[in-house]
Amino acid sequence: MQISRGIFVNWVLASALCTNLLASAHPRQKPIVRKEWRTLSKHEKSSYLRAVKCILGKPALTPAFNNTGVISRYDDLVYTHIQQTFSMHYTGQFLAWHRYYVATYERMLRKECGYKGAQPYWDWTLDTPAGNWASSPVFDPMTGFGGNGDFIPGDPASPFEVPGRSGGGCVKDGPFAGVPDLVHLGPQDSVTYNPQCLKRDLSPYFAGRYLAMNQTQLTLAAPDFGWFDRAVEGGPSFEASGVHGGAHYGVGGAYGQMGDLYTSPADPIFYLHHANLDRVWWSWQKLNLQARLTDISGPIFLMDYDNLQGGNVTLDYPLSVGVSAVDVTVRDVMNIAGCGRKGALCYEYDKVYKLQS
Ligand SMILES: *[C@@H]1O[C@H](CO)[C@@H](O)[C@H](O)[C@H]1NC(C)=O
Ligand SMILES: *[C@@H]1O[C@H](CO)[C@@H](O)[C@H](O)[C@H]1NC(C)=O
Ligand SMILES: *[C@@H]1O[C@H](CO)[C@@H](O)[C@H](O)[C@H]1NC(C)=O
Ligand SMILES: [Cu+2]
Repeated sequence: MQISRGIFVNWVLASALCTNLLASAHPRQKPIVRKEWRTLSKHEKSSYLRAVKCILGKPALTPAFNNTGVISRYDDLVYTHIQQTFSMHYTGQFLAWHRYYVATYERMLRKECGYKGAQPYWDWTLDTPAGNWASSPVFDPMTGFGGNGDFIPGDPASPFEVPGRSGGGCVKDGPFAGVPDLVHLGPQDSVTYNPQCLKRDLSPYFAGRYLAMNQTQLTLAAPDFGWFDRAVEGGPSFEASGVHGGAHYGVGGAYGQMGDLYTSPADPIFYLHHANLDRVWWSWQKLNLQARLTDISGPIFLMDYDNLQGGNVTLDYPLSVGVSAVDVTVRDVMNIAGCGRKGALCYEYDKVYKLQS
């Protein structure tokens, strides 16, 4: 009895080992599934927020030089974003670069901080019209990222005064409140050590105007990648915003980090917003997947939509997120569930947007 039981156990162990060896010889990874923030359980939300705090506390990989404020692993990514601001906004690599950037953050949370889930996204259409904005579950003081800062009067005549802004001070509740040096870089392109609190300056008006389903539908209806990208990014003025600017200014207004083109990833909400922009892109790709897995265009140089300074970004165009991941090309990130290939992404969304007729 003892012996046969021993043999049986060994056989089970041996076959399990064998299955593992086969599995590693033929990796068949399953994509992790990104879900909307409000659909996560309390436990999932708190483990995500715990992982964000962990990355904020890990030492940077960027070499220290010239008194830069790059202190944490989190800062490594903020620094990369600041450095590349004008090569990956209003250019053809905008969506591809940010897709890789968010996936890199997701991988850091999982590999370096033991997070088990996928990067959550924020479907901001659910928090419109304007009257619903400030009570979004994303701003919840107990289960979210905290809310607005105190109102700081601005200069209504300034061209940077975001319409409808309502805050501007330090975030007052939630997991990132009360930390005077949560942010180390910025404002704008400054990379010297500059300890700051996390600030928000919510604009319900801006969110209501640019983040409702009507704007999302207009974006999804774009006929090709060039028009799609321009609909997402919008123009350089507030009036010409797309869904991208909608949440940047809807959360960051004029004085919060989310409203700062360079330092916006300093607000952890950035990654939920950009996951949703990525989901808008994937939703658009899925409307005609075969063709749109290879549809890429848009200028190499900032706003060079008439190609006066150079050509368009192609599938071979390189993408770099600095010290936090290997360099890849646009081709490598066209498919979010391309699991298994070199540098490939391996995630899915639980739901995509549908084009309403
Ligand atoms: C440090 O600052 C000096 C002077 O501004 C500059 O020449 C040098 O390139 C900087 N070093 C790095 C690694 O950026
Ligand atoms: C979408 O609806 C909002 C709120 O009614 C409105 O302010 C905005 O102009 C609309 N946008 C488009 C593209 O129709
Ligand atoms: C660049 O892409 C746009 C579409 O985004 C296209 O209209 C244009 O012809 C392309 N330019 C070149 C030089 O290929
Ligand atoms: Cu960006």
